[in-house]
Amino acid sequence: MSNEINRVPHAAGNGLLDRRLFLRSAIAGASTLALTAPSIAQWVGEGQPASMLTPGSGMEAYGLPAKSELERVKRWTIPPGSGGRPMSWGGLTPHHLLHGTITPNGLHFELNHQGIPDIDPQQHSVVIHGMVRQAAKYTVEQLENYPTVTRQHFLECAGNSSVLAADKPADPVMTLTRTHGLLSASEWTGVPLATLLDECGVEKGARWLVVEGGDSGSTTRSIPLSKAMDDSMIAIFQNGERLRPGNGYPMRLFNPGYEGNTSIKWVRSIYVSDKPVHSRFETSKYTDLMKDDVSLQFTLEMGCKSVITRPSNTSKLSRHGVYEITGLAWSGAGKVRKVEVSADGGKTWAEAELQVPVQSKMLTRFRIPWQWRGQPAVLQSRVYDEKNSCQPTRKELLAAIGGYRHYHYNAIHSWSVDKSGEISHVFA
Ligand SMILES: Nc1nc2c(c(=O)[nH]1)N[C@H]1C(S)=C(S)[C@@H](COP(=O)(O)O)O[C@H]1N2
Ligand SMILES: [Mo]
Repeated sequence: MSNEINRVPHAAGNGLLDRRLFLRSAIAGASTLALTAPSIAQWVGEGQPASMLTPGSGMEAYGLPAKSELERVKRWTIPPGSGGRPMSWGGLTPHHLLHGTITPNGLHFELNHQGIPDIDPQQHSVVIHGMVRQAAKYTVEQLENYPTVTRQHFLECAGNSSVLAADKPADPVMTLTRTHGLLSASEWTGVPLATLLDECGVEKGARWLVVEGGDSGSTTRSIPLSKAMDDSMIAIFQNGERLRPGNGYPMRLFNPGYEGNTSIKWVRSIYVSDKPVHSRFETSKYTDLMKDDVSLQFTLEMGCKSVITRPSNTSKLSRHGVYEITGLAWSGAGKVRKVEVSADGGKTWAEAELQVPVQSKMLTRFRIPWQWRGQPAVLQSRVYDEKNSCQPTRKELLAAIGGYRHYHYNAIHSWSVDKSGEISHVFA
């Protein structure tokens, strides 16, 4: 392997190696034990563990992760003191413990403005009314008779990473979960909203949908009709099973690439209109304050963004050698085109390998090998999407808007590594 490394060109400064290295080899320095004949005999012969000598347990009616995993991979709630009442928040996805691109249903982030309503699927339906030829009401059972679509998409709260906009960190330790936990991705199955709107017959002059949820949080949002006709769906299934209660059971609106708040959970009313309603969530909240006290309204599409999920500040580099730097990249505008990684705080960049297939408005995993010999480093990633938008630095983002940005914070994120392998979040 060390010969192998010597043949691999360094792709950028401070130890970044060619992204194709892993296609050919294992990770250098990873501790694999050389087995001796007696130890093999011990393992396969006499040393059989108890699990091989007695029958195992029965299975659960509904499968759960291993007990030790449930404890390890638990979803974190937003810490007290961060402004949220327990009921008005939900859980954060621990991306530093996950691999691939799909978030398991039990770890999907949740943002509930007024708790999770207890909804009887037999009693629930969504009504489409307003500027339509024929208003209609659909139960889950009825929706299942329509042709469905299945697509993989990320869901990100517009407030994800807002803690990074403030100069003073809200917590002493800014973990990945704290800074990027309001992001998840699933395979969503549902009925295209266009199918239902076509059935109801949208009248001329209609431009907006006013969508209301069935909880007590008054989450009402105006959605452009053009978006609804493009790729919005009434989602019923998430990763193959019915939605979880906290994610909108029995049905939710899902707007791919849009800020999470617009994907109204427990959806019960879709009012077709010629104008937006200017609800609480599109006036006092979910607007972007710009220079000169101007606020942008209806900035619905999420920008392009990426973050390194491993290594992160929940672990320490324990050996010198080659590490895989991996993370997630996404864009509300479409597909990820390219991800670059830096190990020297943005001075030099190397292109990372993208996990295929790269899907539109979906998390894309990237990977690149990095050789660490004990040198201090600042690890960063930046994404370019298919529309050629590039992730800004924090300085660029804050300068462009003239100060603090609570929503749509998508700046480059930095992990600093010190000589001892200790990792911490830094503003670089
Ligand atoms: N009815 C209703 N819909 C809602 C919310 C809510 O509180 N009530 N929260 C919104 C917010 S702010 C976000 S970010 C997403 C979160 O979806 P999730 O909880 O399934 O991750 O749902 C949105 N839809
Ligand atoms: Mo949100």
